[in-house]
Amino acid sequence: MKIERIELQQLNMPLRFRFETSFGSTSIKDFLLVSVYSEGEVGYGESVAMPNPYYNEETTETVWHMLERYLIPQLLSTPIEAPEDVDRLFAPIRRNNMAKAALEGAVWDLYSKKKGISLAKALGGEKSIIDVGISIGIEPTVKQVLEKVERHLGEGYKKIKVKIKPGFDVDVVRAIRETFGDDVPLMADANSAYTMEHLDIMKELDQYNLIMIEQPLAHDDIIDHAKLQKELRTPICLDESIHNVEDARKAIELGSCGIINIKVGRVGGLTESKRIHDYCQAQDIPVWCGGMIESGVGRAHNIAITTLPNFTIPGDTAASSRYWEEDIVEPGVELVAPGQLAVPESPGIGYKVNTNAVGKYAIRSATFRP
Ligand code: OSB
Ligand code: MG
Repeated sequence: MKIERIELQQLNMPLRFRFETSFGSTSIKDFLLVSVYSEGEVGYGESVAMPNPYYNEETTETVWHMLERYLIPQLLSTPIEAPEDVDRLFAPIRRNNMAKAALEGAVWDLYSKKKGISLAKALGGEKSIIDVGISIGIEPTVKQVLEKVERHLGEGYKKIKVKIKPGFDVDVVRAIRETFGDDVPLMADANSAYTMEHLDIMKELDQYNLIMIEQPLAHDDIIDHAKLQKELRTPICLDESIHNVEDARKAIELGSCGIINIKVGRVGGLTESKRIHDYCQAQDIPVWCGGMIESGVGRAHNIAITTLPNFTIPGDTAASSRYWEEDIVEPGVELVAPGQLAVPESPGIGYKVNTNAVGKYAIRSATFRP
């Protein structure tokens, strides 16, 4: 693949709502869009790093730096045939997974466009429709969470995830069960807000038939999660703790989780996502695709990876219109049936990037050539 030019753009897109988690809140999505140009085609990737290092250690600025200083120069000076070569090229660089994933994802899109096949197909996926859920943030009151649950159940979302933090946890889950019943597919995501000192709260949550509790303990822990899992019947799902297939192997061997959330950015790209998927499948550990409030470009990558067979639990890839007045893909990523998205069949990510919208949201850009 002869890469002629790589463009980096920083976008600020206003969210339609304020999204709050146990680690902070945001109403503007600040991220980087990567465009890789080659022989009349362009591949797109999106960095999911947040502006501040509270979900993980990366930020929009560190991703820009890593791309500019290391990743883009290495890619532009090394001949590559396939996206897996990019994964191998970046392997000596420690961590910085979201920076790697943004560029590797763009190459996957480019590669599948050149082959004339969908990104889902290039990854080996087979589904043509995927089930999706929705992640509801922390709200000022339980009542406001209930209103959102009602709205999104009405849209047919197949899984309701609520964000929790100490002081806003059991009451939320209990109220949802009391209002909407025991059949609602429900889970809670703590984003590492608890410790083993909170065992009582975890045991209370365990009474509500949750599909899983996501990342209750420290972002870098698998030991205490294993201890906690022994005390609960609800499966623990790891998000922040898993950065690669080796982390997945260790967590599964220790019994730290029963489910893994795969985020393409967090694990350094689609190649590593596939490895984790395959390993978990062999171990009988179901996976699902987490979300990072991506624009349509990142969501298209999420849809593609979700077509692999062991993605058996609905992910967090909600529709574009939930997040944006105007997405940067056109048409946006919208439900085709209650709680379902169609997997595009056209080459690559299968969504057209609206360069006018990109221009409107861009606050910084740079072009790189070999
Ligand atoms: O932990 O899954 C998470 C958003 C930002 C950072 C971390 C997380 C999330 C979400 C939102 O849960 C998922 C989405 O709607 O894209
Ligand atoms: Mg999470």
